[in-house]
Amino acid sequence: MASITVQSSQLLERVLSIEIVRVTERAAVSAARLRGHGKDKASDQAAVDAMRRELNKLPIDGTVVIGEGELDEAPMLFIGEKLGNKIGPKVDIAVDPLEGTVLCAKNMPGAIATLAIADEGTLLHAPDCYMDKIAIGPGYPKGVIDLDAPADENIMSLAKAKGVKPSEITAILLDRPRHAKAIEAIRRTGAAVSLITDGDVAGVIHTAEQKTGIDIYLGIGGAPEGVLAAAALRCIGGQMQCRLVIDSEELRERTLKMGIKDAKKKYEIADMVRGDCLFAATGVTTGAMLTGVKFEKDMILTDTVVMRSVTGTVRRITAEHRQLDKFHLD
Ligand code: VTB
Repeated sequence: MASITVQSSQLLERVLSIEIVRVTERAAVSAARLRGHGKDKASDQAAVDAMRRELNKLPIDGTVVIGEGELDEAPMLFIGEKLGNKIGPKVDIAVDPLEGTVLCAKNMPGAIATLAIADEGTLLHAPDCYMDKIAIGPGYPKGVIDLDAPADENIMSLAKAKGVKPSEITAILLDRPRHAKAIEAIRRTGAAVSLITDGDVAGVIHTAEQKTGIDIYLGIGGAPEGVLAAAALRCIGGQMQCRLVIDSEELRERTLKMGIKDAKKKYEIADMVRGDCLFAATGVTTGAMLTGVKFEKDMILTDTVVMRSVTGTVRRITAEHRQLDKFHLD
């Protein structure tokens, strides 16, 4: 009996790994319709609505544990929201229906629709605040990076582990004044600094994608984005350390309410994603990781990456959507 249960839950998990592609595809198409319109809130809302609609069709009893919106007051798939058709496993859902709302509004590279699903109680329930992060791709021994070490030390240590000169290392950071010192320190080592205006879920994932030439992610970005990126690295390998940036009493209380007792805890991937997970992302605008949505005469084209931590399988799904009337509902 027990083995049948295990098998059927595995089967469901495998089915879900394909089904969640539909969710990010729909969110991406809905957001892409507003690409370049200068309306970040509207494109976010479109992605949220599509993602909610599609998630509600899935055979899951889900709860949003990583939602979006508190920081920039964007419309949310709010934390605690119940999703799915309730006939299925209890799961935690982390969503960023439109990661890079400004990228989409300005039709700049790298906007994506993304989500992660894991067993109930296994994803970090983080508030929508900042998070200090450091990440590298797979293949390095543990201890090569340390969130608490200065940026230049991390570069030197990584270069040594990679067997290259620091000048052959490329670091990626969000282009923010708060990173000025770290950028300076990294450049002093001779390493290259790659700056992104938004979109640090992809920024972290780039460290695990050889084609990008990115070796390390450093700096402060959103906590929700941190958990999503950790889910991706849980699937494809790599190391990540993070710490919430709790800089007010109000935030400290909110964090406590979410069950986080030690606000200063240094999280590893396994602390943020405490079991197996699924991760998916669809391109809204073309970036280093994914091609953006294309609207053709007779079809809509989407490009999605979907990952399963159970096997570490990464699928890239380019879809041709021909029933355009369905997409017009979005
Ligand atoms: C990052 C980035 C997002 O927010 O998390 C960033 O990945 C952090 O916040 O795309 P600030 O913009 O305040 O620095 C985004 O840029 C937007 O949500």
